[in-house]
Amino acid sequence: MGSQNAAGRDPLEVLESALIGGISCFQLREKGAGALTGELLLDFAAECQRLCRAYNVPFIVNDDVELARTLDADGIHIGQEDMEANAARRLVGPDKILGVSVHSLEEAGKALLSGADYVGMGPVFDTQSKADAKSPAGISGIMAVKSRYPGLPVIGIGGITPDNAGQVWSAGADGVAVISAIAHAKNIPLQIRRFNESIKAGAEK
Ligand code: TZP
Ligand code: MG
Repeated sequence: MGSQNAAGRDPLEVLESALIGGISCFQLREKGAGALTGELLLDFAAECQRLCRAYNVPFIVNDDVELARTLDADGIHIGQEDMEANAARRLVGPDKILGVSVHSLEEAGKALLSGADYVGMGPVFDTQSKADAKSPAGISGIMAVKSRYPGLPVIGIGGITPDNAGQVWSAGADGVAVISAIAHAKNIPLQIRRFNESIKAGAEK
């Protein structure tokens, strides 16, 4: 999530509630009308990183390799329209987390060869959080990638809620990435507990 996803709340408070609730990773994705830039973005990102460190949760930067390098973030996430994954790997070095958004088996194979630590696949379901999102792909892409590359961690993204997270998990996903269902939740720790219950049920299927 980014500063524009907090639905009128303080985004740092939203992040801290999610950390208290037990998220295992945070990706700063600063996009959309009103997105912070320059010094304001740097300050906001540094605050997000400070919070993540306090809860021992990896802090990953979306798109902006320079910001990730400036902050010595734990990782970088790039899409197909951003730089080549192997160029990102060279820039951040071997020890940082590299995530790549993919939409097909072919893109997943290429990401793996380029040194991706995980791939993000989506949108799985309808999403309001990405202006240029492709049409929802459902869980079939995740199943195909896990069957061809079982060792490649796949994270499902897009419209994931406690009601459907289990379905994404039982398709083979290793994680779910969520913006609105957490950032807009009234009680964020409770919502994360619901996610964890749904995932646990999905893992048992
Ligand atoms: N990529 C595919 S869908 C999406 C991104 C970044 C947005 C996910 O947000 P939400 O609110 O969890 O649907
Ligand atoms: Mg991108």
